[in-house]
Amino acid sequence: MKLCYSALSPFVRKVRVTAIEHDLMGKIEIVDSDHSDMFKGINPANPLGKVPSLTLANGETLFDSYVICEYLDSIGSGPSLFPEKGPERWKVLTLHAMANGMTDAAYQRRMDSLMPEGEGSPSWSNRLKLAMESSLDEMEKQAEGYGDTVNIGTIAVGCALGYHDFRFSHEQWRNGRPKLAAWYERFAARPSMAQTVPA
Ligand SMILES: N[C@@H](CCC(=O)N[C@@H](CS)C(=O)NCC(=O)O)C(=O)O
Repeated sequence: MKLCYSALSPFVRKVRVTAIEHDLMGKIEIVDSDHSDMFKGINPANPLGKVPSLTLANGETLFDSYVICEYLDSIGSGPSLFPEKGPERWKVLTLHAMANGMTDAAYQRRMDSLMPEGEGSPSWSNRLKLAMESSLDEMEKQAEGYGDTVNIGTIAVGCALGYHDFRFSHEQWRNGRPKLAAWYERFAARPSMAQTVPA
């Protein structure tokens, strides 16, 4: 399998963490994305131009990170990261959606800040910041319930917080969110998280 990759992408990180948790990295070949022109997209294997994508042995390409993580979960060893059915499944998938949405808001804010002079939108950036802060507040309320559970929801939360630290450390999300901070400290020590820290 070929994973189109960018070392700093939080969405690629989530895929890598999933692959490591399932002992699949040995079966994945890393393909670099093309950053020569940011306005043309960085991954020709994906019509959306984004990473990650995963090209299978039969030539089919999967995207985006939601689909790739579920695919890896279906072929990997060890306990599933996606509850099969019932209320727990919807709870975990909704957590995944919130954390991935927070990461997407952070990524879009970062891209807005890189736009040529006069092309960014401070009002829309503030809307994205609000989405990030509201998600962090919701995570703080939930954090005790995360416990030591490893599933696609908690992995997505870990990657969202890691990206926040990487790009928005000056906003200090830990302030006023002690339960989430304590949970993240434990979760970030997992080998799958420690091996994929953006550098
Ligand atoms: N919803 C997608 C988001 C993927 C995404 O936004 N990837 C960024 C890198 S972090 C990207 O490829 N950006 C390049 C572009 O949009 O041109 C997922 O979950 O995989």
